Amino acid sequence: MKLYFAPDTCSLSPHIVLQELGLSYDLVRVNNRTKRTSEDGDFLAVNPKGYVAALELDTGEVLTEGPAIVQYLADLKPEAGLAPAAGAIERVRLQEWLNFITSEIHAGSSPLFNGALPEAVQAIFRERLFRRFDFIETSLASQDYLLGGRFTVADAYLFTVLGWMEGFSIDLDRWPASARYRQRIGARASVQAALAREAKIPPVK
Ligand SMILES: N[C@@H](CCC(=O)N[C@@H](CS)C(=O)NCC(=O)O)C(=O)O
Repeated sequence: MKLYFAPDTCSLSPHIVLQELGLSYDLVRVNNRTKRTSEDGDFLAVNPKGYVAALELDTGEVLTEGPAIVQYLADLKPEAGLAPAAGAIERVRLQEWLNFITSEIHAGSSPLFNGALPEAVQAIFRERLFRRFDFIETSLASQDYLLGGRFTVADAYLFTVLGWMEGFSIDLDRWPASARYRQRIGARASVQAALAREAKIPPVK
């Protein structure tokens, strides 16, 4: 398997999952501006949508969309418990969280990356995001992980997107359970290993 990633982006989520599962994989860095890869290839030929993450399987098939990739990976090793079994109500709860993270937090924070937006418009998006954080905070006040007592792929994803908030000068300490959650997950060996592997691949022109 080959994971196409860019540092500090959502591709960290499937990368953490690969590490959690102890699967072997190659890592290919993508320059999100030029769309060139560390293998001197054209990323658009891998994923015509032009964005990470993309997971190339040994069959040559390419999977995209973070929530789909992490579920595919979790199902390769169900015994690791990173996703409840398909068909169980808990699996739907997992998908509920993945969809919430992708549409409300990941996509919801995208406007904050856009420096061309006037401050007043950014403020509208920030307030909307804060309401979503209030909801997450309520959930995490009584449990360590999104689905309860056990780390799942949804936690890899939420950890990843919460990591962008510092860059937007959003202080997570306003949501103490969420801040503690991010620290807890950041200390996992899988996260440390994924970040260390990414750091070893030099930037691509
Ligand atoms: N819907 C996609 C969105 C992926 C996405 O937003 N990727 C960003 C990094 S977090 C990216 O590579 N953007 C570069 C671009 O769109 O050109 C998913 O959930 O996987």
